[in-house]
Amino acid sequence: MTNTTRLTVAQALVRFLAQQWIERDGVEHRLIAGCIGIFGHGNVAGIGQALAEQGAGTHDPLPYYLARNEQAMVHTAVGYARQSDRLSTLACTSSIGPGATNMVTGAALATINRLPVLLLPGDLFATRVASPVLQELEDPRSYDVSVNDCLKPVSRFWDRVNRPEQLPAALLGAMRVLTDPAETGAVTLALPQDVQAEAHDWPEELFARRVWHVARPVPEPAALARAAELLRGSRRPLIVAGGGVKYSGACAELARFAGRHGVPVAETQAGKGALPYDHPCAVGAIGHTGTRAADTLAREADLVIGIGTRYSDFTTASRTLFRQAGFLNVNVAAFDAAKHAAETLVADAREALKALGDVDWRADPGWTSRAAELAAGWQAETDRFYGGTELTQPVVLGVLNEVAAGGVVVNAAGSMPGDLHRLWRASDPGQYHVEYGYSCMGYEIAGGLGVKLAAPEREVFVLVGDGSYLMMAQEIATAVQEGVKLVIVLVDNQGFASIGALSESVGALRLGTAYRKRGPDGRLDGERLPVDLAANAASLGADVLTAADPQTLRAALAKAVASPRTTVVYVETVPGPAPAAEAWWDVPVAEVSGLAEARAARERYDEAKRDQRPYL
Ligand SMILES: Cc1ncc(C[n+]2csc(CCOP(=O)(O)OP(=O)(O)O)c2C)c(N)n1
Ligand SMILES: [Mg+2]
Repeated sequence: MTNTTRLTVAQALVRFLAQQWIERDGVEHRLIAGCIGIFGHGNVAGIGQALAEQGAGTHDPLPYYLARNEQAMVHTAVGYARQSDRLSTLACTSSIGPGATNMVTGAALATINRLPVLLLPGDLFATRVASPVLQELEDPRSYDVSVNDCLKPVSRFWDRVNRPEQLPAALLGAMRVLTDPAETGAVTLALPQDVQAEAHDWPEELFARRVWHVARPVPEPAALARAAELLRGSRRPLIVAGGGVKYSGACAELARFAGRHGVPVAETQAGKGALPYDHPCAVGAIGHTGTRAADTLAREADLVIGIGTRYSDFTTASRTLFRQAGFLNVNVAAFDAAKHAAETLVADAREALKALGDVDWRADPGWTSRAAELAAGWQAETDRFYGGTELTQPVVLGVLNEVAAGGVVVNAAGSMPGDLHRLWRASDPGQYHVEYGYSCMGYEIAGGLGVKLAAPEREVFVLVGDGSYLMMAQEIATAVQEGVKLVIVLVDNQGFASIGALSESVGALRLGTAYRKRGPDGRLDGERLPVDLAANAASLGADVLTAADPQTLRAALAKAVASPRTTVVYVETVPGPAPAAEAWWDVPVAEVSGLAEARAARERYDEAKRDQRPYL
């Protein structure tokens, strides 16, 4: 007979999660490093009670963090998972109803970025005895529907635990997906309120220490032979390094491979930092937010070797960038490997690079040296953008880049991701953290909190625009509560610099993209708003410093670094020179319009669209 322990479903869940470990390359990590949440009637008596009962409060196996917004807490879990190379994450507990649906955006962000997070929304009574309960959707066609069904399309695994007996299989399924690099993303276990509190006799094996092994699949020999054939036939190869290179810990192998075979390496947003910026093969950012070096090479390359990339439209310049190339894709996920009718190596990035390293072949030496010259040209251009005397956005980034050496820069949306992608100099893979799969305004501070929790030894620099800040600044209070130090650089340009410029370029006249009062003409182009973001940050418990020029910015950042407290450095930027796009992005423009601006934009659009290819 198996021994059993009588616990509630929530107590069993908490005890199980604290015993999950993940192993790769012989090193074990705690899979679920903690639980972040907000309690309501849908989780306080279940998960809340179980968390309170574990340990004696101070050294709980599953430490509890109190967030301020459920979307934000998923961002924090994502930041944690990404900084941990997907080898550790946080569980997120929410109440039912709005607490749960607030997590939908975070879940989509996690899944799109291929990052593991465990979501534990409360759900309606499984017994339905008191329906409709507070916050119940009530679908007249089916009593089986709840708002948690919104989490299905944005989760890689979704289950509802309607009976205690279902819990063990649900947990094992959830852990499998969280720890599988090819399948990972948001994992949701919806937990009916009554079931959370229900007692059951659990087999003790459920609570044994369990280690999940992360596979490093090796390339299939026949696929490797086909890939080698492609390499040997290529004179102008270009590597596109995506986030998968970093998550696999393949950066050193990539540097070796590129160096040995003379292959230039371009980086996506998620892959940036895979090579140190000054590595002889590094040509920097690729795509719509790419460097002139990488985008020029991309147009001329005869073979694109995509490693751990999902080929977003920013990377391919909406399928206009690669003009002469075939594709060889290395990816642990068959779905991503198969993109653009590529020859595929479905394998771990590090293992695939090792295997390909043995192929006796070199890129055309002229191509390799041209790449190095182009890259040097871009570094000189970066120096020019960084070296201005006025507080333009590139100058802010330049000063920060100098101060932030060794730290991590965190950003997600607005005009900064593009400037960062092109200009930022990262010396190691952990230094660059721009969430550009979902490019979600509001990720910055919440995600930065997760980064700092995962890497307390690093200085974390959160760069946030005024638009993103206004959307989600409240996690400053969480950072202050936890004594987790962030340096937050708040860049105020009174609205949406990014979408303002885009709006103008598509004939939408910048409508509604500046933070201004309604003016005399009835449009949103009146006076500047009397909003004081520095005072707002101070009210949340952060120290606040203000910078007005490059010198005071440097001094403020130095002070923020020296301080043990979360510090917001408030900067108002001035418009000025910024790197321009070297490649297109497909944003469809009105085909008919009474506005001359829109008609002109449509002409430019039709012209650019001619370069679009299906990549078959
Ligand atoms: C949640 C969310 N809503 C809308 C958008 C579309 N969007 C992208 S950038 C941007 C403006 C960002 O403003 P700010 O943070 O001030 O950055 P700036 O463009 O001024 O650099 C908007 C509205 C988005 N990315 N995320
Ligand atoms: Mg702004």
